[in-house]
Amino acid sequence: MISTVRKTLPAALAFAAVALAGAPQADAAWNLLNMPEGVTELSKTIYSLHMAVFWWCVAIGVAVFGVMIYALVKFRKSAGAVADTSITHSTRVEIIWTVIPVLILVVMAVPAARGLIKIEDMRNTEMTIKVTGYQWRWQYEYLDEGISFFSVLDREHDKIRQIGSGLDPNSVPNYLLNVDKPLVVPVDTKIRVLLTAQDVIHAWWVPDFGMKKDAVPGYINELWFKVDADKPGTYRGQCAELCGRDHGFMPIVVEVLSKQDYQDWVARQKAAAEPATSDAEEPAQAAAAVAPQPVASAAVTTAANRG
Ligand SMILES: [Cu+2]
Repeated sequence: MISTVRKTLPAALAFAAVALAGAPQADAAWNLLNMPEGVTELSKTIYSLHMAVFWWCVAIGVAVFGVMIYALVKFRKSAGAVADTSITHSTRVEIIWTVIPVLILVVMAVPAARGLIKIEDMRNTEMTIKVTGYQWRWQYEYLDEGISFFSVLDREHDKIRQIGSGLDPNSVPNYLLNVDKPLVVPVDTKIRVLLTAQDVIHAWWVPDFGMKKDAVPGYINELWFKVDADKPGTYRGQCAELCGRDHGFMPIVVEVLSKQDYQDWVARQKAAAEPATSDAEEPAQAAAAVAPQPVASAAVTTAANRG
């Protein structure tokens, strides 16, 4: 019987190799069953690791069940098979089926460790945004630009969600996934995000970026993302740490713009925030009415931090 196992094992391994080599590209509809590939360098790294390990598992499953089913059928009692007791407590077999899985795990650990190191590599980031979680909103502070604002659940969505509002959730797109002011970032830029919270633990999560990290009061966590140059657009996420009553109502919206559009947006934010000095009083008041709210709040926040 051992000789039969010896004969079938290489066949099973060859089958596994074929399965690995011919891993078919997942069909679009099947992607709904899978994790999203995302639009950032890291999300793609994570996705390809996930797919590689998935196909290895498929190959292992096919090999193991193939040998098992073959043995069950071929050596069934009704076909006159007699139990081969020489294989039980065989040191050689024990060593083989210990060493092979260990080797497989070691091989898997290489790309996994590479991915982890990449995720934690904060070198050469091009801009930094501080994200602070509150019950139940996000604050975004562009540390290099001095821009700061809060991002809150869209007012219309908030109205609809109230008990007995009588309003139809289907009347708005992206129900409960829209905010008043999205986070705005440029494409193809390595952006470092500093994460913290002011009350309880929250978590900032945008699935298409492949990144999710806790925002913990008193601590700064960091993550980075770099959206592909050809993938500007609107990406949505949510708080991913149960943070209280309105945990489900503090969505995240990230608007990814081309570099030029982002620069224009920054200029507009700065123009709105700066009180006009040279002009007449009226524009100055208008500017003050439009913008300083978040800046003032940021100042209060910083003061509270120091205290
Ligand atoms: Cu939260």
